[in-house]
Amino acid sequence: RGATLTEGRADFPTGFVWGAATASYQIEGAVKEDGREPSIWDTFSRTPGKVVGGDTGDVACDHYFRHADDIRLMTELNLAAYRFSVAWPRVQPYGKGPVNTRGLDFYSRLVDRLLEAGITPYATLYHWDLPQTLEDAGGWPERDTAHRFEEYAAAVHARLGDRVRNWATLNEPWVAAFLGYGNGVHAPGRTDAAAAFRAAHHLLLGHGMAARALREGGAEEISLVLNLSPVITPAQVDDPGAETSEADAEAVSRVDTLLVRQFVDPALRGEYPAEFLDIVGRNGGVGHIWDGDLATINQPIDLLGINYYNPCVVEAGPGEAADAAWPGSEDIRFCPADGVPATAMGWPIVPNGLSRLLVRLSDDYPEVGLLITENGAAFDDVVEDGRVHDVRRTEYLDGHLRAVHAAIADGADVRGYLVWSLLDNFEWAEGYRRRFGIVHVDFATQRRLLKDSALWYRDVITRNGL
Ligand code: GBH
Repeated sequence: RGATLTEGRADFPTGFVWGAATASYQIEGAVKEDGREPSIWDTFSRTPGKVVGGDTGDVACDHYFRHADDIRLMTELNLAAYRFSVAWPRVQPYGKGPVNTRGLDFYSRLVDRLLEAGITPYATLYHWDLPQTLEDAGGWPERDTAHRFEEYAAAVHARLGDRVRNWATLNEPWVAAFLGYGNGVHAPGRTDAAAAFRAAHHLLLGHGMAARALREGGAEEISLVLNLSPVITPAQVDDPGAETSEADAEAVSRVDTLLVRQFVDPALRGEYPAEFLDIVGRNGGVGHIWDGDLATINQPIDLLGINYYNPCVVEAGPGEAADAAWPGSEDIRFCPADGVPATAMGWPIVPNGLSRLLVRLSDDYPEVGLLITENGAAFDDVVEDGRVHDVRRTEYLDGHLRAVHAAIADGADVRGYLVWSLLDNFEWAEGYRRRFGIVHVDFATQRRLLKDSALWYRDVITRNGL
């Protein structure tokens, strides 16, 4: 039953942070509890045809009521850190105005119980559950939403900041903007490239304003979490050093600009790439980027949070119909990585993509520490005699941890690794059919079962290495 893992020890640095991650709408359920009002994900998941199977987060993992049990699981796994997100619609049900104390009480209890268990809480302020009222007022394409986010962030920090030292402002603004407002695969399901670019800028502006407010409030460690991939050509999937034609290099650079530099450059350097401004100029214009915004966005942060699943494989030349998530890339082909094993999501499994990404980031942006805030995989797990022999997930995690180890050996400043995800949960547009957990959840009974990968991960943590 054992996974075929690469041989050889890999010891991680002393103090390397081991943990797991989740997000509010994906696990909490209790959508009407204690004054919570709808977010864009409640509305979207209730709209027929948007989520596979018509699934919603109404119950999810029932974590709102079972968080004490879930913390016991974390203790069994020896986790040092737990990354969760705070649901804005619990804290400010209408996205503005007085805070809802009962909503904050939940996170306060969660944090207390984590600390009692010796687990460090990592709080993310926004993992995509925008209060519906704010979307009704225009959502992230409107500048005011950034101001609302600052106010919300300060309110959460005021209540939890005495106990939480690690804060992330946003999770994956690229996804929130370009899947939410660009191709419409995520809430709120709008399809407007210009709106997506405005959303992305206002998300970044909200990040900067919130980071400044958190710092003024005394927050110790502040991060921004991005979905990052190395952008590579098909030949580089197997041979990272493969030569690139000039046309392919141009395609790679443009996609890297949209996925990576659009976010990292303003956050860490206070500038947008010129190539990026050209693309925005052709997609609605740059009028929403005001003087002074880049200085606001460019707050000092301590860590860059990296969510890595797979590389982004592109080449020059139009392929299928252009994806509205990538405005300005209509002449670029997004390649399925043929011949490479894939997860149940269809995402290619390329561990060396993670080393490549980490080394590039530490070369190009040496000023910031790196934390893997998500990495993991969905597979079609089966429960057999009370066990889940998820060999492929263990292999995925082992391969990616070796890639992290290799990057550290190459000088990348990686501080820790949080697996996605602690629990099987509501996988957004894919509903419950895609299982990313190291803990299996039977959604009919809410029974939790440690998968083999969880038992393996517990041993990795205990040894501080592979
Ligand atoms: C993360 O996002 C989320 O933070 C988390 O909530 C989620 O459950 C988890 O990953 C698993 O999905 O080239 O247009 O096809 C996922 C990040 C970014 C991965 C977009 C897939 C495909 C982009 N995703 N990417 S596209």
